Amino acid sequence: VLESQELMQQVRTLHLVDLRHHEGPLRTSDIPRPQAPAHETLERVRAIIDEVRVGGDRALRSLTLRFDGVELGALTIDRPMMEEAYHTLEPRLAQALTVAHRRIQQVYEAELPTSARVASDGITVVRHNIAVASAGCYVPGGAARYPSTVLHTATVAKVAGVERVVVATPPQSDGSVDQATLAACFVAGVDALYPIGGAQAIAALAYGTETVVPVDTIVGPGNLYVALAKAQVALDTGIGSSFAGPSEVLVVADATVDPRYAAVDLAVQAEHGPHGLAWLVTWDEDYLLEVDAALHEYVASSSRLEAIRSTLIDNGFAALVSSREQAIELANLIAPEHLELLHRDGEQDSAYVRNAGVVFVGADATAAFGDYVAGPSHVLPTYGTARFASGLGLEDFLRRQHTVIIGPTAIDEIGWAVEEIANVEGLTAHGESIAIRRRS
Ligand code: HSO
Ligand code: ZN
Repeated sequence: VLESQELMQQVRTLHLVDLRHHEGPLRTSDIPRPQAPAHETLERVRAIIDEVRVGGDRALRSLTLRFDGVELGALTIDRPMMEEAYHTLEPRLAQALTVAHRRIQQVYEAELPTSARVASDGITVVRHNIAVASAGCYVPGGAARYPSTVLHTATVAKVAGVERVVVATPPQSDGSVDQATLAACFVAGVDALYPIGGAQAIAALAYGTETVVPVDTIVGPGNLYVALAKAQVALDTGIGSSFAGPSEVLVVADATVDPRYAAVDLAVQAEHGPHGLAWLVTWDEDYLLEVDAALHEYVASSSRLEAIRSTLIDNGFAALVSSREQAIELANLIAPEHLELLHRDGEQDSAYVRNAGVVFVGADATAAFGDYVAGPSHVLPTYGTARFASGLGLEDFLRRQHTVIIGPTAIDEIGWAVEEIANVEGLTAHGESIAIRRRS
């Protein structure tokens, strides 16, 4: 058994976290955590939102020039342009987008809730699931492009029954949106696309401008600015409490898995960088060193070296735990966006996972499957919010609404109970609204 000191000197790419001798339950303070967003960032986000609320389209154009260095042309892209992009796409890519769309659609169609109806005491109560009328999907972009995120947001909204679904995404350097993203919008049935990104896009979707029609709710992942802007407009747009920020992965593995698999899976989410999170968790110190070495090698030859490094330098960890149980305890504490259980007993251990955006099980269970074609939306809670929040789902677009039908016998059957309770609360009119209706 190597001691921490010795191990620490040998780990090259990840920061070592040795929990083998920890006693008692793990607490957040026992492990390193990403920094909370700085106060000044929030101030800047608020200023951007105010600028859009006051300045409308003109503010959108000037903010886009300031932050993206782009002179915007048309502020809206419509369906004919999306369709055109779809038809110019390389056929195999068009097919891949269609396959992913079909799988996402299947998963959520199977989850559609049914309405419920109860009739007793002369009263009928019906619960309806009502889709919001309109939804805005934020799709990150700029340097990268994310046609998959169009599919993983808009498809869910459409299955839920949202009538008008729009997408906002940062423009490319020439002000346009890439063909694959446009095509994905076509496949997912998106009604309009705005080539606008950042906090200004969230403000436009929430409050509207001359061109942008405001939406009822906003979904989708984004950088720190976008996630903070969503939190700011939440009161006006009913956004849930999940924080879909920079990508995270926690990989649990041991010698039953090729160390190169664990290593590349750490790089998968790290390459979204910066501000991401990557944890390797294992109970085998030799394996830890093997994964670290494989990662070191992989990173050196990667085309996304900078992005991966930016995540790993701050937030790349290798935790050594005493047991499989402690591995799951640590995973629950971190509440990662993606949890991979690659080791042989992963399925058994998955029963004890309480806090994770999504759990991938099996030696081949790279989260990349989930990012594209598995089916469940890749818009997932990050930053520990998986303790209380869930991945994007039908619920994000549906409201519950009850209809209460009072039949002719209800006053006689159960009106007395209303009067009793109204009486004890001293609310006379409440009771009298029943009494006055009592016939004979
Ligand atoms: N891993 C990202 C989603 C994504 N990956 C899109 C590739 N494209 C957040 O879950
Ligand atoms: Zn990804």
